[in-house]
Amino acid sequence: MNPASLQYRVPAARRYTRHMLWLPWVVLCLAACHAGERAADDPPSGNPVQDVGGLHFSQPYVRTPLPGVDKSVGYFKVTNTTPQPIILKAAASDQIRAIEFHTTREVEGMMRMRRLKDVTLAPGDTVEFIPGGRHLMLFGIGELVEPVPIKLKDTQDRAYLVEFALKDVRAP
Ligand SMILES: [Cu+2]
Repeated sequence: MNPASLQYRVPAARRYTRHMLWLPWVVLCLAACHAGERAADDPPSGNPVQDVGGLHFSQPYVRTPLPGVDKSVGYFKVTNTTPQPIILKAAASDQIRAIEFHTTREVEGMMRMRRLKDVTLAPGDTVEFIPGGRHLMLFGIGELVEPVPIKLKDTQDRAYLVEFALKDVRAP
């Protein structure tokens, strides 16, 4: 392949990726990942609050994936205790291949999820990741070992390492 054609290919691939990120509301594995979920789901008890780099996290937990499913969701509440806005833009974990920020909305009786590019926390703001709303979408889950470490990154490339409990919502 000559260098000129390579130069053409890279931007085309980038355009395609960006387009894929901005698909409108899509249905994504809702049955598998959110099955049996209720907005009133209690977070696991005894899960410590965590203060990391000016962010205050409470009740972080990951839903135990259903058998044979390698996707799941993560929830928490986070408060920005700094005087500056913080924009979370990425999340990663050694135990999970890919993590995205998603939001959920009911559209004509169907629950639909959409990817969020980032999550903005104004000074003093609390943002909830809860069943039926914003969530971490976890793809390609290997073996989960509790606590599940998930590293959130902001637009300044600061990292916030949070330990998530594992909760099996099918358990009584
Ligand atoms: Cu999702």
